[in-house]
Amino acid sequence: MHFSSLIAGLSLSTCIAAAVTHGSHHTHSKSNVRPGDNKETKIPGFFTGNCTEEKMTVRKEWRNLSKAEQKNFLDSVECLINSPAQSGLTATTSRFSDLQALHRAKTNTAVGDIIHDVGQFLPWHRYYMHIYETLLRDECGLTAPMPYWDEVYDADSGDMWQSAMWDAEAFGGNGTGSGLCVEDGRFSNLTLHIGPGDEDTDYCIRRSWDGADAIANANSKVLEMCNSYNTYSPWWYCVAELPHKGVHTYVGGVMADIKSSPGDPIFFMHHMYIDRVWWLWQKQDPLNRLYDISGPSVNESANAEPAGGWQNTTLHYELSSYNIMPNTTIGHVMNSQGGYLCYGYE
Ligand SMILES: *[C@@H]1O[C@H](CO)[C@@H](O)[C@H](O)[C@H]1NC(C)=O
Ligand SMILES: *[C@@H]1O[C@H](CO)[C@@H](O)[C@H](O)[C@H]1NC(C)=O
Ligand SMILES: *[C@@H]1O[C@H](CO)[C@@H](O)[C@H](O)[C@H]1NC(C)=O
Ligand SMILES: *[C@@H]1O[C@H](CO)[C@@H](O)[C@H](O)[C@H]1NC(C)=O
Ligand SMILES: *[C@@H]1O[C@H](CO)[C@@H](O)[C@H](O)[C@H]1NC(C)=O
Ligand SMILES: *[C@@H]1O[C@H](CO)[C@@H](O)[C@H](O)[C@H]1NC(C)=O
Ligand SMILES: *[C@@H]1O[C@H](CO)[C@@H](O)[C@H](O)[C@H]1NC(C)=O
Ligand SMILES: [Cu+2]
Repeated sequence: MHFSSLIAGLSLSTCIAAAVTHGSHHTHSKSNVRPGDNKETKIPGFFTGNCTEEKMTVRKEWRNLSKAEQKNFLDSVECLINSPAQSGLTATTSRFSDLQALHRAKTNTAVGDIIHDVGQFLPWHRYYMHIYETLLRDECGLTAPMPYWDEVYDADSGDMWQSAMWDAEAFGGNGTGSGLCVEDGRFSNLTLHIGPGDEDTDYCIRRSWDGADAIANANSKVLEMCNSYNTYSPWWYCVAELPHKGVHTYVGGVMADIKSSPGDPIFFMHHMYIDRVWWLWQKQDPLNRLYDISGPSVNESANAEPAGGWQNTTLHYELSSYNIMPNTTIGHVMNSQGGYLCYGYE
């Protein structure tokens, strides 16, 4: 149930080795398909389809939201927690738990359609962030910008937990006592029913901060090392293994549970950040990176190789959410300003 097995003790050199090894097994196989797009004229501005600068929303660092915007955001998350479930997924009790159950259902190693350790990891989580934002805006009155957590900024400061995001008026801080329950913040009274892992029990939001190890995975040297890769496969793997898994593991508690981690609302602050890391990388060289996708599409350790060989992730790969929102394809989420999506980051 923990992310920690792969990450523990990873150094920069083992990261490079891991990423390079992975890349050689799943060589970059960029498709030329650019749905609804014209490479030369459209990519420099990013705007395609019906997404325009006027319509685009801008996601912002938590500390750059006004107090009123922060309150609007937290109120809307609380509304999701207090709204009835609609998905029909196992053990759901609220609209918020629909999202937690969706993530867990997609982390079932017995099924081919998975979302971790595969090329669709980043596209699926981008789709998932879009679902979260859409539910908050359409069902729960969110009007403020969607916030993210600038993790590399805090890591480089030497104090991973300095953000006002962890205050009692916001998400609360570290867990306490033997249960590791978060006892302050807006979600201190939230009882989760999905998890840990595949169990369905009643439990609190747990955290167990480890600042030094979080910093070792989230700092700018690690990010620069990942960003030195200019094709998706090694780049994605590096980001997924280090800043992504590292922060999951070392926020700890619910966040360290690969299946049920979205039970801690901080999950979405983390994944908005990871999405921004991808967005920034794509923007560095849009002609080559905006539609660059590769990597395995199924867990090759848990499945028999199909007759036609392993299928790699392509732009046609279908992203789905048990009908919480309609299916789309990876091709439609590659460009955050491509029409299906219409957002950028500050
Ligand atoms: C998937 O990628 C691997 C490694 O690049 C390649 O050997 C294999 O042929 C690809 N499979 C398909 C079905 O394209
Ligand atoms: C949590 O519940 C306790 C006891 O009912 C109450 O005093 C406290 O204000 C609640 N906290 C929040 C954030 O709702
Ligand atoms: C967070 O809480 C855990 C569990 O109580 C504790 O082991 C850890 O030292 C705390 N971390 C920080 C940075 O306060
Ligand atoms: C892939 O399958 C292996 C073997 O069953 C398992 O140990 C591993 O956790 C799976 N990975 C994911 C991301 O589900
Ligand atoms: C959505 O995608 C999933 C997974 O590929 C598939 O099983 C399902 O039938 C699709 N739903 C629709 C309405 O196309
Ligand atoms: C653009 O069109 C797509 C597809 O019809 C729709 O899903 C999306 O909500 C629209 N986006 C905006 C910003 O109007
Ligand atoms: C926060 O806002 C300030 C002023 O608008 C801007 O300079 C800064 O880049 C923003 N910080 C982040 C992390 O986006
Ligand atoms: Cu995930």
